[in-house]
Amino acid sequence: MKKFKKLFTALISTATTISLMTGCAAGNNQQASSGSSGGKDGKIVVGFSQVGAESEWRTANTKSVKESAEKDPQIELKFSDAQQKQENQIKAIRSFIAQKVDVIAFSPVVQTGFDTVLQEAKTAGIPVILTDRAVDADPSLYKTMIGSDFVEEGKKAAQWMLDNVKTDKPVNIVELQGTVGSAPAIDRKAGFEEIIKDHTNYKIIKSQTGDFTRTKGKEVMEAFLKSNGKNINVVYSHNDDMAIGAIQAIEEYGLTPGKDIKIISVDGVKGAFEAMMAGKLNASIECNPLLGEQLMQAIKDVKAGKELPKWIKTEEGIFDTTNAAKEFPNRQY
Ligand code: GYE
Repeated sequence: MKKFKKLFTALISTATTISLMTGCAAGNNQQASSGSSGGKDGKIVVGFSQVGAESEWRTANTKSVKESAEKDPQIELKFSDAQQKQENQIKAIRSFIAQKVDVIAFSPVVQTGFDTVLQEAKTAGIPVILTDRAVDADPSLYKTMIGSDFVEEGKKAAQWMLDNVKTDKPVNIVELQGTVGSAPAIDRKAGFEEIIKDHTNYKIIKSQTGDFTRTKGKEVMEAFLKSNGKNINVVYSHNDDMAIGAIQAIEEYGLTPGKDIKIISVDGVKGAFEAMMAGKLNASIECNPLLGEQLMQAIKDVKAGKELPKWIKTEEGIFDTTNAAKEFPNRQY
């Protein structure tokens, strides 16, 4: 955080110097105070607060946002990494407000607790765009949310299981949840449970967070195996990275992932395709991280005063061991 503060102070003093210099050169320029800093060459300055670098999905998402901004001559991006902590994210948003950026975009680490800072942005006249994850707040506090339908993803995962792990016998499922309180963890759980509730032989016997990372996914799976060992039939993981961690834990325990224990996850990143082609992961429900271009468009639309739909939804598919090899060469993340 210290580092960030230093950088912030440096940015502010540079900005002040530049505006003082501009002030001198422009004399009594009436247009100088528009309420926003305005980018170099009249660019739209965007402050973007990213969740962190917890997964392959996130890395692809960050790359997409940065590359789309670099390609766009109208955009100047200020990027900040919250390291999966809401407090860092709130500080970053406040610093963007202090810097008078033109637009704030962020992917909320968790769903609640952003009301105050969103109100502060609104009071400062800075529009906010949500990417990837939703917040539980008054919708008038943001312009739009660009991202997936996580409930639908959870439903697709459960439906894949019902279609491919067909039996009347008891099916014991262990669930690796994403970050506690995050929209994808809440919704992927809800969607999955909604589909299995009428199929009483399918039961979630253990459910714990692995915070969307490989390391924690592996640790939690080790604990599940210790307590329930050979009684586990299915792993439902809220993302591919935790599933890959779980695969390692299952192998070390002496069972065969994909066969002794079926594994279903969400994201559809390259690592998941490799695991599916090796027969270790059974299915991955796609969640598209390539939101950069849509975000740049939404930023320009908001600045042009256009009304946007409250939710710009991402289209996505389902992959499993039957089509992974064919699809792999087309994958971009
Ligand atoms: O599924 C997971 C990441 O919010 C959709 O966050 C995103 C999720 C994604 O860490 O891998």
